[in-house]
Amino acid sequence: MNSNKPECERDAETIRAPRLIIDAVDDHGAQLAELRDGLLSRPARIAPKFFYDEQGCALYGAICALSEYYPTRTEIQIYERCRRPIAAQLPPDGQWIDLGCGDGAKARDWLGPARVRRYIGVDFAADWLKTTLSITEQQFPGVDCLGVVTDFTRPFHLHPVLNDCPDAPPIFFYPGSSIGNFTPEDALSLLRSIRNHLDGDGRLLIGVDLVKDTATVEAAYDDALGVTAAFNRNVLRVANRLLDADFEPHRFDHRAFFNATESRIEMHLAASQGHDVRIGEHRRRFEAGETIVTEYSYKYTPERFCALLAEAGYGNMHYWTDERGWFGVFVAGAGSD
Ligand code: AVI
Repeated sequence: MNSNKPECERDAETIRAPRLIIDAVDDHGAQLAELRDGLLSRPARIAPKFFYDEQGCALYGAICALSEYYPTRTEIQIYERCRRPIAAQLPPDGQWIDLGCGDGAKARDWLGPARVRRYIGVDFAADWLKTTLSITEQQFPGVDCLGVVTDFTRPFHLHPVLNDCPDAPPIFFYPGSSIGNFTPEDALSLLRSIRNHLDGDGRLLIGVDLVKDTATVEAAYDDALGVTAAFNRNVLRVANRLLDADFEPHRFDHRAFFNATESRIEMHLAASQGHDVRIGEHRRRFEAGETIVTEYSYKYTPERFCALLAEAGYGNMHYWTDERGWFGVFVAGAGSD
C-alpha cells in the first residue's frame, strides 16, 4: 500500500494516465481583446504568443533546423558538452519544472544526469502536455510526472503543487532563450515569479541568446528560404481565425533587423501597399510601409543577464557558453532575502 505517500514517492506502477492540473488558464475573451486592441493601436502590434497555432509550431520547428538559426543547436551543444558541470550545480532528487515544455525533449536529457525525482511540465497547451507527459512517463517510469496547464508569463503560484513533495527542491528549466521575447521589465517580473518559488537548494536553469555580430543575428531571423517570413505572416492567419478579420498575408512583407540601442531583433510585418483590413466589427487602414510589430527578441551580454538575475533576487550564479560566445546557459539560486 502506498496511497498515503506523497505522489512523488509512490511506486511507478500506480501512476497511470498523465495527471494534469488546469490552473484557470485561459480567459479566452481577454486573449481576443488583447489581440484586437493591439491590431487597432498605432503602431499595431501582436504578442508573439499568437504565433503558435499548429501551423506556427510546425514552422517554428522548421526554423530551429535552419542553418541560419544558430540558437537551438548552440544551446544543445552547450548542454551536451557541459552536462556534468551544469548538473553538479543542481540539487539531486529535485522536482524539475519544465516551463513552456513543448515536446519536453530538452528536459528529458536532464532527468537522468540531474537525478530528478519528479517532472512537472508547464505549458499553455494541454494537448502538448499530455503527449509530453506520456512520453516522459514511458521513458522514465521511476519519475513522477505531472502537468500544469497555465500561462506562466503572468505571475504564477506553483507552491501547492511543489509542496506535495516538500523535501524535493525545485529546479526551474527555461531553455530556448524564450526569455528574450519579453521586454526587460517583463523578463524581470517572470524571473521574480520563479524566484519566489526558490529557497535553499532550489535553482533556475535558463538558456539565453547573447549579443553577437549583427549579420549573424539578422540572418537567423531572415533566412534565405523564407521560413521565418512564413512564420511571421502566419500570425495574420491566426488573427483572421480568432477575430474574424480579413488580413491577406501576401500583402505584408517580413522585416527583421537588429536594433542596437535596445539590443533586440525586431520582427515586423510591413504593408506593401495601402489597404483596408476588417478586424471583427472594426476596419483599419494600413498605409504603405506601415508595420505591425510581431516580436522582439532581446540579446544579452552575460554581465547584463547576471545583473538582471541579481535584480530579480538571485545569487549563486554560474554560466557556460559555446566557444564563439553566442549563447549562454545560466544556473542561479535564491540569493539572500
Ligand atoms: C521562441 N523564441 C525564443 C524565438 C526567438 O528566437 O526569439 C522565436 C523566433 N522568432 C523568429 N525566429 C524564432
